[in-house]
Amino acid sequence: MSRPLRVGVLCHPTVGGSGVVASECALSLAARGHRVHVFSPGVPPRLARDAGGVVLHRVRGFDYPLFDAGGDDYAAASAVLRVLADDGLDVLHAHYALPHALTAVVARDAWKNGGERAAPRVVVTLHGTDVTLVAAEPSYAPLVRHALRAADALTAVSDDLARRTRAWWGTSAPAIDTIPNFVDSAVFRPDATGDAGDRAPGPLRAVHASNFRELKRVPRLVELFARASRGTHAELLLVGDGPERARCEALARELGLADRARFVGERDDLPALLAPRDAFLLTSAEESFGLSALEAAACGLGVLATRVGGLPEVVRHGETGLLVDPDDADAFVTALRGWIADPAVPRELGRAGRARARTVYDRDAGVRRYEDLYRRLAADPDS
Ligand code: GMT
Repeated sequence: MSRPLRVGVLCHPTVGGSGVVASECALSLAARGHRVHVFSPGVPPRLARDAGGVVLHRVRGFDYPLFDAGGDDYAAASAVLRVLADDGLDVLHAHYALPHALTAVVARDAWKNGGERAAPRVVVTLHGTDVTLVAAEPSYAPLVRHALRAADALTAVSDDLARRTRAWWGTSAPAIDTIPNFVDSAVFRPDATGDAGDRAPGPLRAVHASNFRELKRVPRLVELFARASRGTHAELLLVGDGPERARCEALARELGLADRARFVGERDDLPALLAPRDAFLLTSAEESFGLSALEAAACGLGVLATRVGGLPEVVRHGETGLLVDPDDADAFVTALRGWIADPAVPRELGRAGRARARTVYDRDAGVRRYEDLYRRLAADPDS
């Protein structure tokens, strides 16, 4: 049997998908016998309830007036160096380019220069906005480029993101492998609420989950839902929190949705909230992958989403859901009206979505792809 690996994971502790993927990966690797350390300024949500065998390092800078922007990244690099000294690490896996790829590269290079045990190999997984927003910002672009060039392996969560990263890079872009996100279909399942998974007949129950950032365009979603569902009993559940939530709640009241739209904030019982519903709605302006859409599909919901970024890879138009052009409000309303008229349609698409989530996006298979990459890198220091 091959020896267990020592893996350090750097990620954001926020509810965003990169922290979810990093945590799920860490939990799964630890359950398979690897020694896993997670370095993050807070407790990533999926590790809050049960961190399994994962060793969590909460890295916080100290309150020092000269470090205006906080010193969490310095603390993270120092924590990695401590673990390297005590335990050693084969791989450092940064989820999201900044600051984690940079922190990983700095820690690796500092360790290399110390001339002691072998330095860890650095894997960077790009999640989307780290390239499309952060790297596009001229004041950060050179640093992102440096961190990505200095990594030992780069992965992206969808083919579309890999393509966009190459386009942003221009000539001599480094190799980027696609390792798609995944879902634990034993947790995200149609009977996650405890019933048999058969949805009671009745008006359409739709759901949306996000961090309510501007690019998710949730106010637009509320408006389009109001248009499509006027005069019906269709319901909309909105899960999550973020900058645009208050505006969305006010808009829902204004549009007469007070009785049919419910905002429940950030929740960690997502499977139980998704499972009893029929349809998942997403109107994002961009989405490198759309993990929430995959989790909804795994629960058996049909997905109605915008045709942007990696979503066409995750949602198969006409097979597991429907995709509409991001600026075509009428198309979204027409599609949603069809589902409101016959909620059996999204349920049928949801059945196909669950089957696809289980085969194409299986959690164990996804984590194994990272594990294989770690082993290749650890076995060959020159690769
Ligand atoms: O930018 C965000 O909304 C959060 C970001 C993150 O850090 O989690 O989400 C990105 O990564 C997710 C996990 O890989 C993807 O499922 C999301 O599609 C992606 N968001 C965007 O591209 C907007």
